Amino acid sequence: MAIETTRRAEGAPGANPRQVSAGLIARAEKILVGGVNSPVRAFKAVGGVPLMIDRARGSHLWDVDGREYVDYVCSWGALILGHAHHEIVGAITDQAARGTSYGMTSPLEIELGERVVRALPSVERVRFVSSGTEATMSAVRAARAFTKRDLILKFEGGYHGHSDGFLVQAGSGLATLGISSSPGVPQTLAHLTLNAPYNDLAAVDEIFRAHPNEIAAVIVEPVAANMGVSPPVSGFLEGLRKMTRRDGALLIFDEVISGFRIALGGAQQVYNIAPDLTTLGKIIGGGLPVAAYGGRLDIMEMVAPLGPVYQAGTLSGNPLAMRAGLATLPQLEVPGFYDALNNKAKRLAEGLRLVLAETGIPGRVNVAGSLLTLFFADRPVRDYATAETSDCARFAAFFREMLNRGIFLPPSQFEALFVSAAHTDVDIDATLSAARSSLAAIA
Ligand code: KE4
Repeated sequence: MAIETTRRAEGAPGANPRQVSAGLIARAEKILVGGVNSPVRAFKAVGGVPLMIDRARGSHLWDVDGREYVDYVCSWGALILGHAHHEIVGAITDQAARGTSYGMTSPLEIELGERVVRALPSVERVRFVSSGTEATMSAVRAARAFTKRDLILKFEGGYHGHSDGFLVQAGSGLATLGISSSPGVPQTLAHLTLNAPYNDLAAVDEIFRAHPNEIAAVIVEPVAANMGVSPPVSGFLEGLRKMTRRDGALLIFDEVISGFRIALGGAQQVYNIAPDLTTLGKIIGGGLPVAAYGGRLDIMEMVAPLGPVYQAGTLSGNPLAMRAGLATLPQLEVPGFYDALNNKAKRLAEGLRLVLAETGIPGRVNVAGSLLTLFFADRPVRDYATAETSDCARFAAFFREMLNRGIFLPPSQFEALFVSAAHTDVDIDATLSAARSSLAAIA
């Protein structure tokens, strides 16, 4: 039965209890696990009726009840240009008529690959896949094959997708659901993953000394965003580069969020570090399923069909998604793009700090480029342990108040707000005004 989304009276936010959404969610729950296709969308960490979206444009979403929201999720960072950008819509529309998936290579994959390699000099060879999870899983497999070692070191609160080896004290999603490691991951596998606190080089050094010549790779979000935003402290990334070189382990930058987000060349450009492997996703697909892993030629040459490391994908590099990525990346090369984007995020961050100070509610706002998180914490947040001191109940109350005022924040204390090029000054002002009254309501 086609789903008719009846237009309800637009009404002021909060005017209607989102009855159409509630009805469709009840229906979704009979078919989709938890009514969603990714856990964070179920609002378990913030309560209330999850959003059921009818359409989106620019920096705004409309739900099936006709309510409008300023969107700071932006498809979890993929939509740096905003929803339904005319260049991307045009490219997808044109490509659809030429075929959506050829099952063989097309020039489009070469073009997007060349753009990625041009932006990230540490990436000498790249392989497109369809999700960040595939990218990180494959990068780790290549690292293990290249080093002939089994152990992987990640960081508490770091999230690299849902492949088994990463679901060991993961951050986003799992942390939100309060599960420190997922059932179904054999303990024998979990033992191959070591965790250190983010920004703690002494702990990393200790782990390396406890496991000399056993660690295949360190995988890190160079700007952590899945514990909420926590930028690297000075010297942290350099220290990882030095320690991995010293021990013969590889350094993998998981730039699925930070890639093309905090700069055209990602965190590795901002912090001037050359990792051995990089994973990308989100922005490079312009909202369609594209991710990638790549790096040093001598490592990537181990991947099939050149080498023995097997990895494959039915829709990898499909022309439809390639076109969306090719319509996106050139827009990011426009001079001043990142300055304008980051200035918006800076104004939002500074405004949120001000309204927090006005209400006297303990809070911290971490910002990195156009990523930010408002932590209801009474101390600086620099790793997962400090992020976890946040008052998650207060965050949930704040989230619901903001949603009722037409501002859609990521539904978890341990996620990042994404500002897009489509966010306007009016959006930022409306967000700050809603934050002021929301904080007053939960004080
Ligand atoms: P996907 O498999 O979801 O495409 O990407 C996994 C991934 C890998 N690495 C990093 C740094 C990531 O942030 C992600 C996925 N990010 C989450 C948001 N924190 C996706 C949202 C969701 O899980 O629904």
